[in-house]
Amino acid sequence: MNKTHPQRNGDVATCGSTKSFSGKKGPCHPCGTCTGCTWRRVCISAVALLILGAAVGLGVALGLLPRAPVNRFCTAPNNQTGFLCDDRVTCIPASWVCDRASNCRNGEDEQEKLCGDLPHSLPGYLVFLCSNLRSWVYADQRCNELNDCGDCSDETGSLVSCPPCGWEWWSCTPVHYEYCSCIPRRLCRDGIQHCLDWSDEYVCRP
Ligand SMILES: [Ca+2]
Ligand SMILES: [Ca+2]
Repeated sequence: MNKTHPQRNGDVATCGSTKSFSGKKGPCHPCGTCTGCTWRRVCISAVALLILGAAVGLGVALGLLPRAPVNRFCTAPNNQTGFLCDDRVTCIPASWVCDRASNCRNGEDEQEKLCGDLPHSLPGYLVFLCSNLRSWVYADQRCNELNDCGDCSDETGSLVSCPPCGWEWWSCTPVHYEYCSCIPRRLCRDGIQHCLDWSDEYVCRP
């Protein structure tokens, strides 16, 4: 029984010119295609992918890839917005961050990446933007009864919705720059006008 194989010159020349890794000429498929060569390429690709996957996994394990930012939001005493130190226990008020005094054990509240370009380098939860947009204050300076923005936008208005004056404060329209809608009761009846209606001198009791 006679079999007829293609005997095109091109097939023979292509197969015969293919080299194996050893530098020897590779086997030739009876039909003129290099099946062994194709499988070898598939195997090489699979091994390369495995090596790449292992390298990525190792990189993650060693922390070489960028890590997700640490969430340092916390609630400081008096329900102030705070910054959580590396010990994951100490919570300092927002305004203690970048005040040039180390309050966390390892000084992480004063590190360059936080303080290098204030307020942009700070996490957003530490910052309150005043209504004039050119000024900012720390988040714990919002609703603390003091006029930190200069225009009282950190104490009054719908944007902040601060609670009424606490028991240590007297509600009035202050005449002094440093207060917005409350004055400390210790200033009542001290002989100096602090409220526009003089209620601090004639109504309020310290
Ligand atoms: Ca500090
Ligand atoms: Ca304030």
